[in-house]
Amino acid sequence: MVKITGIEFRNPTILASGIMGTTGASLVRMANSGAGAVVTKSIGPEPKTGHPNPSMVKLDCGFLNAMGLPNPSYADFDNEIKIAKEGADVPVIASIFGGNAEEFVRVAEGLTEAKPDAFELNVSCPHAEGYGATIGTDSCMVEAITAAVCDAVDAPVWVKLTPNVTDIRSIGKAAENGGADAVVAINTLRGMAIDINSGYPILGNRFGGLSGPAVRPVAIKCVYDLYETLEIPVIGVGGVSSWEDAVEMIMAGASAVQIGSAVHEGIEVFGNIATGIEQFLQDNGYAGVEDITGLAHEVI
Ligand code: RRO
Repeated sequence: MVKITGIEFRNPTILASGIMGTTGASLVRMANSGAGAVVTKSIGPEPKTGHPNPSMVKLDCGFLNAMGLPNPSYADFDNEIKIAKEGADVPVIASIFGGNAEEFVRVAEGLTEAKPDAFELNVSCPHAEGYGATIGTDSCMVEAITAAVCDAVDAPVWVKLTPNVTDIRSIGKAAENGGADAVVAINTLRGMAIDINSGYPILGNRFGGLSGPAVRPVAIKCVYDLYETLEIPVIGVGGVSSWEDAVEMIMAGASAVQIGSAVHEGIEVFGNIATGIEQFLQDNGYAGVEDITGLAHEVI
């Protein structure tokens, strides 16, 4: 059991936003497969079709995606959250996005009646013009958006950060100053793949966000830096596919670990990682995840 931002989780594994999070039924399925909590696909102020196909490509080191925030808008998504809340016995977190503070607040307020256990503010999609990383690289906007949503809702507010910055600590600090209850790091890392036969970038959007094993060391460093800088909890995400990866992320400073790309290998990943962490804690005489959170910062 772990408690983060006032919410209890039966284990420290969380389904990351973007994977299997577009319907209430798929969120319930992830909960039933062992996830300690689930996060929805990011939901915005208006229906959005997303970028042209191909929108995802599997590489030898992970996945490159440019889905382009496809979603039906908050007005058509509250029922999916209700279905997830009714069917899943774990916390359900609503990932939301907008182009400015007013839009973020409109989406958050529009979903409040569905009672998500927390909101995750997506200020970090790497390839969405007017949304995402254009906001998430600007400390002032991150602070203003976070403060506006915190004022508007009672539920805890998490802020998901982009690695596509020179120093993630200043953006994390802006989220904290805005009143965030936690930060989540990292969203995907900007990248491109080119088809050498046609000579064109493979993705319809030309570039996208890299996830999977390739980004894990980037995520570890970001979590490490944020843990050192912030008072609020850090939730780690980026390339975790085994319990050993999760323990490493926790030792860097994560209070819980989100899992995204590895879900494509099989949904039993949550249970396997949760069991592995538990066994590691027991074998080494630790009482809980908090005993090893940030352990890598201790001076020997
Ligand atoms: O929808 C997407 O293309 C997307 C989003 Br919202 C995000 O936050 N991160 C990402 O890699 N893709």
